[in-house]
Amino acid sequence: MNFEDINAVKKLLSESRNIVIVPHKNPDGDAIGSTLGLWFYLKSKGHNASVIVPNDFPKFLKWMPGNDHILIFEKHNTQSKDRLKQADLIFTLDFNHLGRAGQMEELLATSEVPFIMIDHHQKPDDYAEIIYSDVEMSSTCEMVYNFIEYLGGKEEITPEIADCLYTGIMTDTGSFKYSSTTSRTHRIVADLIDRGANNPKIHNLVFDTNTPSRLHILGCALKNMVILEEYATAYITLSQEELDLYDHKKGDTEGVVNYGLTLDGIRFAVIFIENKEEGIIKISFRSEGNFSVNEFARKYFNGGGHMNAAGGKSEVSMQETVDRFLKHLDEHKEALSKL
Ligand SMILES: [Mn+2]
Repeated sequence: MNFEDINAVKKLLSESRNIVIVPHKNPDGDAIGSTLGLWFYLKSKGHNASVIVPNDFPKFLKWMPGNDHILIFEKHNTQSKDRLKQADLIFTLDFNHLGRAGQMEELLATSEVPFIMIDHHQKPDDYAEIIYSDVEMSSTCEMVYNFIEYLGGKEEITPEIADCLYTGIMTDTGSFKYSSTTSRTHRIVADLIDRGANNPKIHNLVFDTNTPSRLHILGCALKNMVILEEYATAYITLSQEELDLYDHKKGDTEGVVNYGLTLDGIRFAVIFIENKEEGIIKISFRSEGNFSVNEFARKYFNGGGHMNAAGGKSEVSMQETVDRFLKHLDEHKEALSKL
């Protein structure tokens, strides 16, 4: 943030305000951590602040300090609208175009009060009076830490604020392993621990949340994995019978496809999941490097997505689907062996 913007923020915050803080829809750890961290800080400065999230979010984020004060726009609609109406300053955190605010988009777009954006995604829109945007940052939580520091409030970071900001930095950096993690990220995290962030407890509350059914399904999936070294490919099948046997719940197969890529030399991973009710085989594709699973899914399996992550489906049996897959895989043998 430049000097001018910092002074403009200081001026805006020099008198007590009605502030609403909004993260993107389907909020993740960084979105919830940054909004709550900023909320505690603004409240301690005498502002009347509220966090309004567009829709609900997963249980593994609901332990955070301040969680009980979050308004969910979809659920607490009247109260949320009232708060927005009273607001004379709005912060948007961890997103940069109002389309990401889900059902709140229209109310935000027609609001006439000043906006402050704090965000680390590409290509920010220009709806905000003050834009603190930096795509090099690991997380919005790291930016909220900087923001508080710019306002001269570093010494006022409480254990609650530290817990919230630590959580978002941890989740957005894949536990401090992504390339966006800098030495400064580590210094900030160290400072947050000094100021009371309970790091082992946070890791436990966010990551150790598996259910027995999820682990049993993972075990079954890994046992079913077929490794085709000559194609640099690993695929997994999960039949409806297997899912039923392990008492499958929605979300239990989330991320299972990625295990194939953790094998040395494997660059294309696929999972086929039978869904009897819909009469389809749901397929997820993942790749490393320049093998486009988007094209593969689009061409053969009625789907698409991104270069390295895509989805598709098939309306024939598991066996036929896998046979079809193997045939198309062979057509790409050369491309896959060259990756
Ligand atoms: Mn983020």
